[in-house]
This record gives sequence, structure tokens and C-alpha cells, in this order.
Amino acid sequence: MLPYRSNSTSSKQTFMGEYMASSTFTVGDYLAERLVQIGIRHHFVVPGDYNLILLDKLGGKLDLFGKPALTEVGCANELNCSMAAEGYARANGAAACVVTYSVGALSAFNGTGSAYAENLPLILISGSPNTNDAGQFHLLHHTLGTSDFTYQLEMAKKITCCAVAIDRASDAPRLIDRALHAALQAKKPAYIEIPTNLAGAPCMRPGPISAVLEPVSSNAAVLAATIGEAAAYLHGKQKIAILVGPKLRRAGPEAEEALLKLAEAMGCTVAVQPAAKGMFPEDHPQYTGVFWGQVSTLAADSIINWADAILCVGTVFTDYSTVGWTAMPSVPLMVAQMDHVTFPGSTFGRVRLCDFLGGLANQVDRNTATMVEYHRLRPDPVLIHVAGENDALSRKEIQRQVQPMLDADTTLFVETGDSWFNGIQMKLPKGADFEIEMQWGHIGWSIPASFGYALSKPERKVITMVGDGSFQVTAQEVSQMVRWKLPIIIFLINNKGYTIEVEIHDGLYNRIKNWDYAALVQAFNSTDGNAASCRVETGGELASAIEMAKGHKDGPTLIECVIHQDDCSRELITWGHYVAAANARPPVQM
Ligand code: DPX
Ligand code: MG
Repeated sequence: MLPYRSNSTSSKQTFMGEYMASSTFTVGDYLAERLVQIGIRHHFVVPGDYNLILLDKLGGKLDLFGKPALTEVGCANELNCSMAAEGYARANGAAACVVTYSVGALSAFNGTGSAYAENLPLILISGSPNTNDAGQFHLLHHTLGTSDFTYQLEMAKKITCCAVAIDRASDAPRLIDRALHAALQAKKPAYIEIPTNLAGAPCMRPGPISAVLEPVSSNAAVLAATIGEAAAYLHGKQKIAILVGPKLRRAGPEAEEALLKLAEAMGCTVAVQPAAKGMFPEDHPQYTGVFWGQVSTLAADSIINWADAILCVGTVFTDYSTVGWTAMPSVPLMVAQMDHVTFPGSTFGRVRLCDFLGGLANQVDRNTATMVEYHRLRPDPVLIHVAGENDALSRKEIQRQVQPMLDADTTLFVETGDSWFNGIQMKLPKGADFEIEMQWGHIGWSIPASFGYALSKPERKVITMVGDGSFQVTAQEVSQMVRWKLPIIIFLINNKGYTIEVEIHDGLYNRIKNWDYAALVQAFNSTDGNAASCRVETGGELASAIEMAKGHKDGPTLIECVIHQDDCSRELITWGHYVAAANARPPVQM
């Protein structure tokens, strides 16, 4: 681990910290205590003068053994910082990103938007101007050059479930608790703004953390009614299928376990949406692939389209997941979400997903009709061509060689681009996990997000598949993987441009400047880093590079895989055509 900053709460502050005495409990201490109590162990930061006292407070929080309770993780910029926190929240359940006013926060809004779209409780914390400045109509640095300092809070309200600005230290406990509670309940980001002269101001000590953590329980009467309605919906249906969506995981491991129990009680087929890959075990006999219309895997579409009732769990139907609206299921749906269930014609609130799925499992009849039909439809395993050692590297050969690297301890990150399609087609062995950012779809997400994820779960083997265009957006954060000695393996697929965009709509704008990616990673090493990197152009070279990567443990490995510009998946081309058609629909009203 990195050397730690000294605990500055023990000495008098000289920089804007008028209130300091080692025994004084402050607003910053309050926030630090609450972050630790909700399970956060690392906070992702970029310093700036509006947040420095706050960073001292967060870094100074000690655990029972006198060790730092929160480990400060510096990032190269605030976009990456917010995306690293987003990835950490995927692994840890919640994350904190601490930035300075406007110049930092506006960049961090992007990862915050991702956390909103992807249903993750990311706590965005921003330092802000001294509380006296607004009333004195001062013009300040890092602001728009007006004396209105409320715009950032107003903007944050649109991309969080709760945004608070602390104007007085006495309000801090209530506002901090409100924001954290809202984020954890809704699985959405929250925003907390702390003025530079309040981070060190005296503050009340916190009460029991259960006020923040306790989930809203199901209403017993509504739960019973919902389960009754669900049983009635399924009753008399002949061909029932389950479709799992990405919000299932956000409802917690109890919900995933309850779904497994329900699926086994029903005995029907279970398909997943692309962003929910890995949320139902792929080695389970009832697993029938990824459903997204014409680009489905394992013929999932043939069974979903045949079903006369679909129990949707945590599903999200977008233009992407429905392949440009061509793959919306046609039967009336029952949709169970984190805190409510919707039927054709009725909706029930205050029902926790795990309670609903678990309760329904005890009331359903077994009906294996879709499984019986699926056994007739299931495609035979594909015969995989093994490329010759000196053959030019291809997308398929990369997929073939990465597949055996996936084991029970692996988490595979796939970036927006053809990496989505390549990753979705891979088979996840029991225990393997899959991370994708399909709702927000920010190119470059996978580099900081896999870094943040790996910090929280160092025991997992993290593999990241990313395109060249995406890598150029957030490449700097590889240097944090170097700094923290994280053995993340990055497969950078260099097809010299924005291929997914080529398939949607081509133009010169889809060509990018090529980089020497392997050399760039060596530059990040400087004098003290230990990243490994290489560029491969044949199947044989890739095989050797993978062997090298497996043995490289004290830093990341980047393998630049050079493929032909037109070498992309059939699924990407098909999907691209339909998404392009959906984008091109003429206005209904001119
Ligand atoms: C863009 C996308 O090289 O992957 O496999 O070659 O497509 P592929 P690359 O990483 O290129 C990605 C590129 C430009 N999308 O094809 S998917 C638009 C876009 C986005 N996010 C942001 N800006 C633009 N998704 C932040
Ligand atoms: Mg590319």
C-alpha cells in the first residue's frame, strides 16, 4: 500500500483551518465516520484548494487499531476519478469521489451520470467556496465569474437522487445522513457540497448508523397481494420464461439468490439481457443465453419469442438492449423491480425484490414447457477454428485465447465498442463475473472502472477488454494501476478507429491517430513502476503474451492486439444497422 499522509487533525491547521484542536470533532470527521460506517474503505480524490481541509479530515480518520480507516486514492483527473469510484461501487456496494469546486466537479459529473444510469450509490463530494463569499458578492477562482455559487448544486440535482449543500456546520449531520440514506436506498448517486471553511468546523457526533443503513422493508399486505397477483398472472399460462435485467444485481445478493430459488421452483428457461450477463449462472441447466433480438446468444430469442408469459426481473428495455426497438417482447409483461412490481394493468409499490421473488418461489407451480422446447432449439456448440501461429491476429482468435483465462475468480470488464459483443459471446464459468456499462456507454469507462473495482476486490483476477478509441479517453489511469501494483490484464484491441461507429454511420471522423500503446505504458512506469506491455500481431505472439501476463503479478499488463480495421463481429454489424435505423426515424411531427 502507498505511504500515508500524516494525520493532520492532531496539529493546528494553518491553511483556512481556524477551528483546529485534536479533540474537536468536525464536519469532515463526521463525513469520514459515516463513509466508513457504510462500508467504504477507499475514497477517490483529486485535490484542489476548496477540498484540502476535507481531504485531511478523511485521510486522518483512524480505525480501532490506529490505522487509516479510509485509504486516499489519487486519480489523474476528475473524469477518471468518478469512473474509478463507479467501478469501486460495483465491487463494494458504495463509493466516494472527492473533488474541488466546478473545475473538478463538472468533470466528475460524467461518472456520476454513469452511476445514476447504472444504479450505483456513488457519493460525489465537492469542496466549495468559503461561506462568507456569496454574501459579499466576491468573484472567485474556479467559478463562472459571477457571485452565484448555487449552480453546481442545481446541476447536481439532475444527476443524483439527493443533492445537499452544507451552509452551516450544525446542518451537516442531518444533510449528510439524508444524502447517504437516499443513495443507499435508491442505488443512485448522491451529492454533498462542503464549503472550504466548514470541513474543519466543529460538528455534533453521529448517532447509530442504522438510521442511514436500514432498508425500507416490504409492506406485508402489499407483498401478499403482489405475490397473489403474480401467481394469478402465471396461472393458466403454458409457456413461461424468465428474463433477467441489470437491476437484479443492484437489489443485492439476496435478490440474486431468491431468483435462483424461484427459477428452480418454476423449472422454466432463464435468459438475461446483455447488461445482466453473469447475473444468472451460465453453467446452470436452465440458462438459455443473452436475449437481445437478432444478436442473441444460444438462441435465447427463439424461446423468449415463443413464450406466452415472461417474468421480467430487473429488466431495462432501451434502444440498445432491444436492438433499435426490434426486440421488444410482444406478450404482456410482469416486471419485478428493486422496490415495485408491475403487471399488465396494475402496479404494486413497497415490495422488496428479494421478498417478492422468495415469496413467489413458494407459490408457483412447476412448468418446464419452455425448457422442453429449448432442448430442441439449443444450438450445437460452435466449432472454433484455431489460427496458425503465424496467421495475422483476428478478433475471433483473441476471443478463443482469452476464453480459457476465465475462471471462478475472474471479473471480465468489457468496454463500449466491439468489446461488448466479443465479451457477451464468451462463456462465464461458475463464479466468474462480468461488468459492462451499457446504459451510460461512456468510452474509456473500463480503464478507471476496472482500476477502482480491483482496489476493492484485490482477490479477483480482473481482465479488461477495451478498444483503441476508448483507451485514448482515459489512458492516464493505467498509471494508477501501476502505482497500486494491480495485476489487471488489459487486452487493447487496436482496429485503428471507432469501428462501432463505422457500423452505425461512417465518416472520416471515425479514424483516429494511432498510438504506440505498449510504449505509453512503459512511460507510465517511469523509474519505479512495473507494468508489462507488448504489441502482438499473430496468434503465436498473443499466446506468448498471455503466458507472460499470467506470470506478471506486481503491476498491470497491457497487450495491444492489432487486428484488421474491418474485422468486427457479425453481431455488431447487425446491431449497428438496426440502431442506425432507429436513430434515423423521421420526426413524427415536422
Ligand atoms: C464511440 C465509440 O476503438 O472500439 O470496437 O473500434 O468500436 P471499437 P473503440 O474503443 O471505439 C469506440 C467508438 C466513439 N462512441 O467506436 S463506441 C461515441 C462516444 C461514446 N462515449 C463518449 N464519446 C463518444 N460512447 C464519451
Ligand atoms: Mg477501435
